[in-house]
Amino acid sequence: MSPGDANGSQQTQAEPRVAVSDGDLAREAREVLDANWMGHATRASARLYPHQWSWDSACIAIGYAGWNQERAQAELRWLFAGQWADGLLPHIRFADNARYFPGPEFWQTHRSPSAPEHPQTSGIVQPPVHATAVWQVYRHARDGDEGKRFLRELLPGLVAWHEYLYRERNRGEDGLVEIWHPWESGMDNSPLWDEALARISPAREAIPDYQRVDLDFVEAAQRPTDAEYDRYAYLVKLYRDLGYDAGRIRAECPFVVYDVLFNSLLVQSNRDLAKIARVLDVDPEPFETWADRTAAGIDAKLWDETEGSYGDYDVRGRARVRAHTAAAFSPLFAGIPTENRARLMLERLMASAVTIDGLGRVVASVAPSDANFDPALYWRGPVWPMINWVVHAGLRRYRFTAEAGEIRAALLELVRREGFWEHYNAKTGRGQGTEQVSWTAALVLDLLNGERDDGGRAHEQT
Ligand code: 2M8
Repeated sequence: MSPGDANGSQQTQAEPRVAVSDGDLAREAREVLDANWMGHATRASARLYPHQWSWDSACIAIGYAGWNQERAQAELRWLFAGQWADGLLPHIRFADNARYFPGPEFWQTHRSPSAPEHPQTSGIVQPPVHATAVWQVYRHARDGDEGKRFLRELLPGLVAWHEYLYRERNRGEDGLVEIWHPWESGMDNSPLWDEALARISPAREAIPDYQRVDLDFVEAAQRPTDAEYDRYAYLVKLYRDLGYDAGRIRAECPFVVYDVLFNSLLVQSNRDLAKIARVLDVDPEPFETWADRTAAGIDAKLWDETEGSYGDYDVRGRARVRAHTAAAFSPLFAGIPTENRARLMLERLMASAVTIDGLGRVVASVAPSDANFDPALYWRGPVWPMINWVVHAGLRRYRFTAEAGEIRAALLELVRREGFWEHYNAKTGRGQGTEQVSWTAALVLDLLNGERDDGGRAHEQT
């Protein structure tokens, strides 16, 4: 592992390492999380992402769950303390005085009556993995009474968050919720957004002034383009000019997508919310109903029979998104596809997986056979631990045990060799983006832990 240096210089890379035991790997993962622990929550990474990110944080809590219940709980409490009065769970809760674009001065969330005065947050969301995280923290709790108190404490925030999604991000009877910014998907420059973003061509003067910070830390070949950043900034300005009023944004925003990954994670989170409700003797039925409705919507609207795959839907373009990425396999995670569809997905998945330098197969964010594939470019090809974690859990759920095992082993081996990077080159396996990345460490811990204690059953419904 190459330790992050705090002075903001370009990254350095150590020589690949071998022969690190599972125990050593877990210890190193915990060291990354310790280094990024801010005393109350965990920054997403040492340099590039010095704040608390919403879905990273949920994954981080899952990683903590197996070894530090107190931190797991603190992590999620801190995130939910930034929740808005209307239930919106912001994609970033800002730490003080850390260098990042766009920071609080760009978001200007005081323009919304729903945003808290303190803490400072962004004004958009990220995929809803939080009820799943809360449930995992409870499942692993050493102190069961405290675990139950934690469930009781977090339940209202979780319910308000899902209510927000179904109230503000739903425009029909299909049970699907929509995203309004590529950052809301978590897969910022994925080819999934190319067509929708191409339709947005703001005049120069409509793009707010801004200064990128990311390129001080990571080479441009591994980050979104300036043209993409112009659109990201333009959309934020639009939403802040609309006072973050959900009704007005819903009517006016030019970027509206039903995303497979976002909706699939929501289905699983609803199922986990129902489990939480049962433990607390609360009626689980509303959450099961949400889960069933969204799962049915994914099956009806996002399954593409000719492709034999799930795919996103571009609401403004009134068409299926033609690009396909590894996120298309995420319905497996939530148990959505029938066995037949799952088999088709498995074939496609394993055919599109990459084999890196003697490792087994691992899932690239975009398949190498795809015209959009770039092995180094952020969400357009590299191997992302989060996506592989989702796919791994999905494959286990459908009892594709050998394939799940292969992906798990290959991902762990990549991390063993390279350290805890943001993503890994889909051809060479070299660590890329930024280093000392918290959710990479946390998901590695979960993979190591899951093998030991639950045989991968953590994500099953029963
Ligand atoms: C990346 O996104 C942020 C914007 O939210 C960025 O590039 O500045 C994405 O990989 C996202 O999924 C992730 O949550 C975030 C922090 O790790 O970084």
